[in-house]
Amino acid sequence: MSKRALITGITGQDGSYLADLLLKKGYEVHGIKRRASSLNTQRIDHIYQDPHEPNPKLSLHYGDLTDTSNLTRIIYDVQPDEIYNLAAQSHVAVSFESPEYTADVDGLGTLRLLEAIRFLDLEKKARFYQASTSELYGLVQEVPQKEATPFYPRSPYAVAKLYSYWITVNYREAYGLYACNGILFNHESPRRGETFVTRKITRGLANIAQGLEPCLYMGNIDALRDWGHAHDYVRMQWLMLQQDEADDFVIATGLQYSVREFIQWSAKELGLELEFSGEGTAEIARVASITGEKAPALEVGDIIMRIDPRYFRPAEVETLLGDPTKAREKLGWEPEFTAREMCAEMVAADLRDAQRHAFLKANGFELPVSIES
Ligand code: NDP
Ligand code: GDR
Repeated sequence: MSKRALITGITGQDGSYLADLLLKKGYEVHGIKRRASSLNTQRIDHIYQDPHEPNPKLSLHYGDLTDTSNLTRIIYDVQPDEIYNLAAQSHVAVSFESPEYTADVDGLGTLRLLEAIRFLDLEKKARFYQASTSELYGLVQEVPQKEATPFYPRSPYAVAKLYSYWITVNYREAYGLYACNGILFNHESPRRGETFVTRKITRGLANIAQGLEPCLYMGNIDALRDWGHAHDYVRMQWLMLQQDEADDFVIATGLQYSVREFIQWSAKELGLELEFSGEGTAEIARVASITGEKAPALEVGDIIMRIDPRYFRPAEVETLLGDPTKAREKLGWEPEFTAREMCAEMVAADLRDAQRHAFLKANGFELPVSIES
């Protein structure tokens, strides 16, 4: 009998990579998707299975982390061996705009799932993974950050995730549930949401290179992050649920770069050297040299980045750097991708999209390119 997994947030970046992985491992995968006015399954369309086929390996259920009875019914119907709670209002800046909703989904949503497991007497059967985050460290108290580093959350998102972290620990200790927190540092991919900083940069610069967007508007480009590849990180989510005992793990690369460096890397992938000048909100980046054919719309001297204070956060997490020693020793953690390789993959994917758009535009079939960020 194949194992059965339930993934909340299956339509998101991590959910889609995890579904790929679990299907390859022979799991029967169930995912919760939200009702939306437009199709929102683009990231999992490649693994979609017609529900009319006999014994589909992937099934989707409409649901929402704010809806207790819906979650309880889905867990009852699916009877999962493993539950991966990846659903969240996951954008830190947006959490300052919608703090109450973020608390409901990212905090109480976790409690609703844990209570459903308890209510349905599944404590001995269902293992639980909680998508915890390096944002818990916020105003960092120790460098690098490891499992024992004290938390100091700096956003409504991080405060909500702090509740989820501790309620997961509490259900493990109180009810013997196999429940784990993966304290994952930033991880990215070509499937990353378009408004997170890495994807905003790779997509924005590819569009600018092809003449589809005028300029990239950024917030705090001095922020430092420990970036890995989502493909590597979902493998660790699965491994955490395969151990003899439930535990919490930091997953990170142990290397740190600035947002400014990520802009420079992305530009290089497009054959562009940049020159940064000015300070604070007056800082800009100009094209200093161009090699190759990937940026036909640009000339030396063009300004391709400006600072827009709209993207500054009311409270910022300036620096994050993880120490993955425990995961390396106990889970055999060894990432396949460096941040630089991941950046190259993201730029290549966004350049292909931008070239397709530019080709259509040149031939009279203009498609709208959303530059919301
Ligand atoms: P995404 O934003 O790409 O995906 C979030 C998923 O949650 C989407 O499927 C989204 O659905 C779903 N969702 C949002 N709100 C609700 C709701 N109310 N009910 C049900 N589903 C909902 O995030 P990632 O894949 O990048 O991250 C996965 C998890 O890991 C999140 O919990 C995030 O906070 C956490 N995390 C992420 C890190 C990262 O660097 N990526 C690092 C550390 C933690 P829809 O598609 O309809 O919007
Ligand atoms: P983060 O990721 O807040 O770390 O949360 P994000 O990519 O949004 O920001 C990283 C850093 O870049 C700075 N920044 C900008 N960010 C965005 N989005 N847009 C900009 O224009 C911009 N300019 C500078 C930010 O201020 C920040 O310092 C992500 C999410 O996936 C969370 O769900 C997850 O928990 C953490 O990573 C770990």
